[in-house]
Amino acid sequence: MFETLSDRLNETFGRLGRKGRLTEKDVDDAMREVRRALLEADVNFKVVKQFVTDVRERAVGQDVLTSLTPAQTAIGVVHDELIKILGSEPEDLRNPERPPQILMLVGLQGSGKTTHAGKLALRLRKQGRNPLLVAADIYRPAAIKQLETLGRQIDIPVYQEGTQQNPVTIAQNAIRYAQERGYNPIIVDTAGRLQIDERMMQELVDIQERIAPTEMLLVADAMTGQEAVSVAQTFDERLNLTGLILTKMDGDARGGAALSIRAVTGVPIKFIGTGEKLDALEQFYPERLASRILGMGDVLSLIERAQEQTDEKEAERLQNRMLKGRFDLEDFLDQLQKIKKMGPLSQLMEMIPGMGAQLRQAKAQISDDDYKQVEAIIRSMTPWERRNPDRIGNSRRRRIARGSGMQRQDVNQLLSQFREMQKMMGQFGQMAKKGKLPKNLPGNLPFDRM
Ligand SMILES: Nc1nc2c(ncn2[C@@H]2O[C@H](COP(=O)(O)OP(=O)(O)O)[C@@H](O)[C@H]2O)c(=O)[nH]1
Ligand SMILES: [Mg+2]
Repeated sequence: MFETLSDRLNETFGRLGRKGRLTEKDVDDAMREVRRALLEADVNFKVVKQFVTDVRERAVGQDVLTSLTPAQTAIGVVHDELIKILGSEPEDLRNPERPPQILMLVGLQGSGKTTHAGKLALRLRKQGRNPLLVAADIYRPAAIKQLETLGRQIDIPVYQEGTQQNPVTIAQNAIRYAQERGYNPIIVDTAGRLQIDERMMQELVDIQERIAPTEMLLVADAMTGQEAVSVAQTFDERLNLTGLILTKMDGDARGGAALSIRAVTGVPIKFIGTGEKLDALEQFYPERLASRILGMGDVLSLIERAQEQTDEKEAERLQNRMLKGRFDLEDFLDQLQKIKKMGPLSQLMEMIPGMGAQLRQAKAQISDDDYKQVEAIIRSMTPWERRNPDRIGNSRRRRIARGSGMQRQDVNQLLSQFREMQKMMGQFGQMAKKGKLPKNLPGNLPFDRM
């Protein structure tokens, strides 16, 4: 997601060159491109208009700080404004005045409600909670089964009364059931239709009135672009949404939904779904997404995912080594096992600053088989070599290639990619040390080379 938009924006800013001050014409030209890129990414036109006006106002006449190029200054402004339209601060789930916390999931059919009910349950249980899932989608027997299967997978109970009972009653009974047995939160999966229809909407309103949920969460499919935005508007008018879950952000949507939905509806995005698996749920951080869009990578999300797969001490050590640029091949191999569990390699690479664009430029198709190749190469190294990848000379490279059954250039490529990655992580670390990232754009981000 966002590849095209990222590339277009970076290209535009690259043209600003290295002049000392941004003239009105520089900014106008760049903004015309930004506008086009956003519209092509299917961002709502009103949002684009406001965005371009705000950026322009702030960018014209900005002195370029001595350490920054005009491109970086412009990116800095765009970055701040992107954060603003994405909602500024991350928003957590609300807590009820008195328990239980009731999360009601609504949305069109196929948007990911049932899957995300499961994901939320898993996430909240990891935080020490004791969730109950409720099957209030009675129109397809398969829907109840689907929720029960999910529940079994993650060992979380599912309350259901089959397909004959009225969903309002089911929801009500589920809450009594949960209170008697100490379940909290209660996550209610509801029925959706292919299109918005009045009967469905009325049923949701009835459930809402009866159970007064703490959160009314719309599950919206990001791949449907502006359609998701208008669906959100309609649901919000009837149900007063408290939050959004944008799903299928791992897909190839152009990003329009993510970039418009908050600005158009005023409802905060609380989570994003990034895959079919039950752990593919991330809290939504406006700042991180803005960075990802601008090709600045998303090391924080990467670290967070790594933390989920490691214990805390280990994660802290890893983070320190990453940020100090001391992450060596030994660590890499060590982590590779865990990384395998974190998600597809290509998705992870995109989160490393500069990496996404570089990989695309090389048209590298990273498959998970590449894990095995990389692993084979590293395993053919001695411990000394793994700790000192920059000191591996030609004869050692030949030996490693032979030992792993790979070509010399495969070894070379791995080593140079790794060096690049190490360098970027180190730079990121310095930035992080100096203060909050990346509001003060440092002079050594990847786009410095533009
Ligand atoms: N790639 C991807 N697929 C998803 C995601 N969330 C849900 N899906 C898939 O979308 C389809 C519909 O999901 P489901 O939860 O049944 O939607 P519902 O009809 O709203 O309950 C299923 O095949 C899910 O596996 C996501 O974040 N990423
Ligand atoms: Mg469902």
